[in-house]
Amino acid sequence: MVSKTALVTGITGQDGAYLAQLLLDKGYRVTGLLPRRSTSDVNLARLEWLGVAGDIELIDGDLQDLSSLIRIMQTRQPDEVYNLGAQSFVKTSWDQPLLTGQVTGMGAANMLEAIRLIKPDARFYQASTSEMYGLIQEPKQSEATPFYPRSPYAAAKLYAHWMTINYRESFDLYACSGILFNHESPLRGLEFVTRKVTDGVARIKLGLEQELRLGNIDAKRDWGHARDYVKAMWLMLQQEQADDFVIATGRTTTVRDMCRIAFNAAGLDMDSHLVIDPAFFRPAEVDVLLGNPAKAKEKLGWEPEVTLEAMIEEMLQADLKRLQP
Ligand code: NDP
Ligand code: GDR
Repeated sequence: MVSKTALVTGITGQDGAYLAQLLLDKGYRVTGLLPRRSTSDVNLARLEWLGVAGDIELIDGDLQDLSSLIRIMQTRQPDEVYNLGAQSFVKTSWDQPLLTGQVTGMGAANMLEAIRLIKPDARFYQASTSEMYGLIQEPKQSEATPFYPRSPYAAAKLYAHWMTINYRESFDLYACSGILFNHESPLRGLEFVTRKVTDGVARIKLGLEQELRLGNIDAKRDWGHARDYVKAMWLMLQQEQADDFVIATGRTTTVRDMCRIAFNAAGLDMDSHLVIDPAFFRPAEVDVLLGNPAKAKEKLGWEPEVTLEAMIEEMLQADLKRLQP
């Protein structure tokens, strides 16, 4: 067991909850950054679901507010900082491009500044994303693949990504970017497509809805499980040297086929219930994402464990249980 302190931004999100659980299991003291919202209890639902809400310290602060980050660095002196906080829904980033830039892009720069000013020996993880590849389609996207962001979200993440590299090279910070491909779980937000599908299929199964409305079902994604992916975040901060890693499964699937897996798992016919709705199309699309996790396997010893089928089944069962009368 270690006796280290970790600061996690975005602790109330999907990854924050799984990461908090992992770090607690390893003996860390975990402090989570809690941005002010109008309710005090709703945000803890994911941490409660994993049974860890009572074991972490939550401290008021916001990625847009450098002073709050400086104060936390001063008072908590964390050994590791995981920057998971973001406006993370790609579609919303066209409706709120400036907020997305401030939180998802400048927020990371604020966190890096607070580390540089207060505790430059703290290790830093930045939640970079496969969305940064955008239009670049190589057989498999790796750390060497160039970027072509296709949304305000991806552009903000690219700024954060390069700031992380820049602070590593300029100030010798131990700062890493994990270029994570899509990862899901029963704790995924309902607006993201896998969870929208498992929630929708569960509702149809239980007779609560008749149809599921989706946008571009030809898009392809490389989907893994969030529990596997947070392990990679931790591993990146335990190396001799800071570096950037692609984290992916190496398998890509269309939204259509992912959806079919969910309908089949529920014993339902997809074609009788799926409706294509233009409201869910995006101003610009990322058609195909497929990652090459070879470097992570070689240097971190990391490999994904959960298949897409097993993950969709887990998510569907969780949604059926939650929605059952
Ligand atoms: P979520 O959307 O589930 O969580 C985002 C978190 O950021 C929430 O805790 C949210 O708080 C917090 N947050 C929002 N605004 C601020 C702010 N101004 N200051 C501090 N915190 C804020 O995302 P995920 O858990 O899915 O993803 C974690 C990170 O990884 C994100 O940065 C995402 O962009 C990135 N990423 C995710 C991938 C995925 O497939 N899941 C793939 C690649 C990268 P609140 O709950 O109060 O809104
Ligand atoms: P993504 O995830 O944009 O890849 O970003 P999302 O699940 O929202 O979309 C995946 C693909 O599905 C298509 N799609 C739909 N998407 C949603 N949300 N709703 C629909 O009805 C629908 N129909 C089709 C989308 O067009 C897209 O092609 C996620 C986020 O977690 C980011 O923060 C993260 O950086 C990336 O994954 C990697």
